[in-house]
Amino acid sequence: MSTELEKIFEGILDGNSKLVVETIGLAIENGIAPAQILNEGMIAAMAEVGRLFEEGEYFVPEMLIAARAMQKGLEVLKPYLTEDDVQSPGKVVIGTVKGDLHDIGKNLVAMMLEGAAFEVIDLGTDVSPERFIEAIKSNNAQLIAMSALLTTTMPNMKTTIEAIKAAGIRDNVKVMIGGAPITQSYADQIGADGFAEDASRAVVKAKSLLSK
Ligand code: B1M
Repeated sequence: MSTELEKIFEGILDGNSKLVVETIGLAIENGIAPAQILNEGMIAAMAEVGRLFEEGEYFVPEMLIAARAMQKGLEVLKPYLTEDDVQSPGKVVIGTVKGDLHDIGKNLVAMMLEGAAFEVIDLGTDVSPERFIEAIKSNNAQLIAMSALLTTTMPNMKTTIEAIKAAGIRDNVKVMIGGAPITQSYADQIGADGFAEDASRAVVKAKSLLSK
């Protein structure tokens, strides 16, 4: 790994936003590909934070400051993750499901969708089925993108799909889901239209769902 990527990785582990922001700028200047910075420096660091938490070496405060450094870094990287001159493929309502406060992966998906010219309505975290439905209706969105990071909040994806059906708008909107514990088989089980493993695959999936 290059020195810059190592510094970014360590900076996120230490929650050192300043170092992360500065080093991302330097890495870009030195010609390191934004996708490599993202995957090898930043996402890898968050996976390590998760491992340290599982092993009892990190606690919630350490996870929080690491998350803050990650978010600051993403802000710097955002302009480099966009595609130029593309026509909008459609409108997406995105959010993390009810009970779940994890938003880094969701923000990354939103950022990449925006980069691919989707119009993104981001409802944030802890989003109830009612708020999703209200936003789909008021924005006439063609796609709902739900994220969940906790096994305990995954079932709220199913609850939301059921609420969408009950509201009579299931035929107007495609449903895409994702997040660390989510699998294709879970998506099939709850009747989602698509699943994506990561943010770049989410863009490909969203485009393919809206072209059907
Ligand atoms: Co939490 N947390 N956390 N946490 N946290 C996990 C998820 C955990 C796996 C850690 C662990 O034990 N190893 C564990 C869940 C265990 C489980 O459910 N089986 C856990 C726990 C237990 C908790 C608490 C319960 C801890 C506590 O309070 N005791 C608590 C719950 C709070 C709540 O939500 N109600 C909690 C809190 C927190 C913080 C607030 C401190 C912080 C979040 C801050 C924030 O998001 N602003 C936090 C963090 C940082 C993590 C870890 C370390 C990192 C998550 C992350 O940002 N990853 C995480 C461990 C891990 O994931 N290994 C952990 C980086 C991000 C880029 O990846 O979000 O997976 P990810 O997104 C990926 C893909 O999943 C995909 O694309 C992204 C990559 O390109 N993706 C989609 C995501 N959404 C998608 C949507 C799509 C498509 C793809 O389409 C719609």
